[in-house]
Amino acid sequence: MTLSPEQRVNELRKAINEHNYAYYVLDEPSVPDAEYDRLLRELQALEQEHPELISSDSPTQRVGAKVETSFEKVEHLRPMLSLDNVFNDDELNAFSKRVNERLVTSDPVAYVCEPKLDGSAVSLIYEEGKLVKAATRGDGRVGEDITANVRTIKNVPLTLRGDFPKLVEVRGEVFMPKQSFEEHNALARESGEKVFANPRNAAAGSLRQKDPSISAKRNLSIYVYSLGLAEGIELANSHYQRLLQIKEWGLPICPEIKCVNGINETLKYYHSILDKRNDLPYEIDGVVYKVDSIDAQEKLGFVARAPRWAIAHKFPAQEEITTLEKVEFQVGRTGAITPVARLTPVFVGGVTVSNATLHNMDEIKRLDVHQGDTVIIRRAGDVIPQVVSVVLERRPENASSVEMPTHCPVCDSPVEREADQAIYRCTGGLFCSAQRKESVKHFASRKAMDIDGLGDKLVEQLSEAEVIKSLADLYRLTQEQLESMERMGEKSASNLIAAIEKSKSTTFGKFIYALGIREVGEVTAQTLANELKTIEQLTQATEEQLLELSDIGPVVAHHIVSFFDNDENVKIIEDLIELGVHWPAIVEKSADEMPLKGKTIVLTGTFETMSRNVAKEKLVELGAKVSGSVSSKTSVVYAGPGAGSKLKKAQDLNIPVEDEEALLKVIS
Ligand code: 5U1
Repeated sequence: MTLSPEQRVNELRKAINEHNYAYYVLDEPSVPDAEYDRLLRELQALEQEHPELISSDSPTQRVGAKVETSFEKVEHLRPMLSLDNVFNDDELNAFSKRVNERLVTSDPVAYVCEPKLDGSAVSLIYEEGKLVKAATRGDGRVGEDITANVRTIKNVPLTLRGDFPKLVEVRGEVFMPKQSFEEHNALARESGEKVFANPRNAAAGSLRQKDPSISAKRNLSIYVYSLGLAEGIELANSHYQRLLQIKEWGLPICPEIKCVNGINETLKYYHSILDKRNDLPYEIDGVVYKVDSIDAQEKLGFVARAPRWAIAHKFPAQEEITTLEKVEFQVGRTGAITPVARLTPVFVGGVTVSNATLHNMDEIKRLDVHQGDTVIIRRAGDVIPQVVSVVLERRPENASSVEMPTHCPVCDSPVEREADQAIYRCTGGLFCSAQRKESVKHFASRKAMDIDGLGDKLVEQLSEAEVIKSLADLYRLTQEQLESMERMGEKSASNLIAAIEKSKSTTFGKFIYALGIREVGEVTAQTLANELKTIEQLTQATEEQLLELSDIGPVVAHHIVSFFDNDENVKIIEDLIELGVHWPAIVEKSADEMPLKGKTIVLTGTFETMSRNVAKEKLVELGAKVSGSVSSKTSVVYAGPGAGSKLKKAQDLNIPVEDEEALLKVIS
């Protein structure tokens, strides 16, 4: 039986909504992304052909027109409450005592424990199962209409499913996942756009965009945590059961929510979530406990606008206030000069922080930061501490502006800024001891010459003692020189000498990578090795010749030629070879031996039978290019367990994804 366009449109919408539910609410994708995309495209095509069938709750209609005026006021159907906080065990015990006293019980009370997301609280209203209004919290009674922006959030259902109430108002937190926040800020820093201080501001700012197509790009998400009003439905007498009902209607709830018995159990929950905090994909600033029984909640009532039946147990702060004493400049391997804030030490995010990155001079200008300023710093998870903002009202009279030095703070060579770039560089090259140290660290690193036992601290000592002045000096090191270094015994010195000796036998690709030529990563180094084959060809290649090679653009070509134009660099290479560094000749392989030629492969996750590095070497031997990131040029992604954003991106781009078994077949 053939369906009419209207029937097919309805069928497609139903299927897409069910797939959304499986993906966003149950976290159990029911179809491959390619199939989902096909359904969505078919629906888009049908709606284009039959515009009369378009309805605002269609999954194709998330992004609407711009908001022309200011955001309209919306009165909440039920007030949006706030939460009282506790910061330690004593305050928590006092809360629990008050609850038990008011409920006139000494039995342990059942609590629902939830992560407290660091985002923006919103209220959603569904009438007859359709999303009709979304509002900010505002003053708790009246908020602002942000429906157009909330509709663009992919895990907000535009229609409810199952046995939903006729009218329902739910509350939840809209947040920007950590990864999206980092990616947004990295791009914004590059393009000079607005950088968000933290994921909370990112969520709030994105919800107040006048153009919903901008919010749609911000990759926001929501978890619903409570019910405002619900009409025409029987509700459970338990907050936890109500959350499960909400989930049945298709609204996403946080997977970390748990029901426990008694306040001691809430403390265990607090510590388990605190331990996980850095691994969660979203930012949280604590956990919330709510008395589970709705009857008990009603008995407990409210004080002002906060309920007596709920409390937020806050985590140690990730933002703190301190003084920026001065700005110093660090020199990296390629001479890039990075301003670093030296701070009055402050305890934040669980550690004492005394330095924060300032990225570059554009960032200093953006923040308008002066030496002596009071600043807010943020340390979230493993991310390097950042200066978020300056407290201008507290700027002292003697605060001094930050200027980029005209000469390198380490070697005194002139500092230059490249046209159109935010980065300043020391022009000293390997004359600069800071660049030398960083070059040695890079040269010895695992993916380069892989010198086991030559750690950063030892490189610093050897460089400062002027035992290593060039990369070649590594191969001139003696047992005695090593033993004279701090914390170096006879055994570790001889182990290191053996490791240095072993590293002499390498591959051409690794050797090129180890040289640390700007913009030449592992993949480019391997391309250069495969295509140019000898060091003579490489050192003599012109920019035009390099541009002929696959994936070498003008910037990289320029850096390669400049590197070999420098006589000192050429001399170091000659010395390294004379001291015994060698690699097997690259012989032209037949097409049969290079079955993967022309293929770009990405490896992600962990494999059971081999490390990613070993897999990569084998694939490269077979002619593949193995890249670290997924793009439209990727031929296939091999994904093992634990694969994350690369797998997601491959699925988004419709790139074939295979498992370890398929990888083994290709390699063998
Ligand atoms: N997880 C969670 N966050 N949060 C915030 N639950 C929760 N409950 C809140 C708020 C303001 O208010 C309740 C009292 C409904």
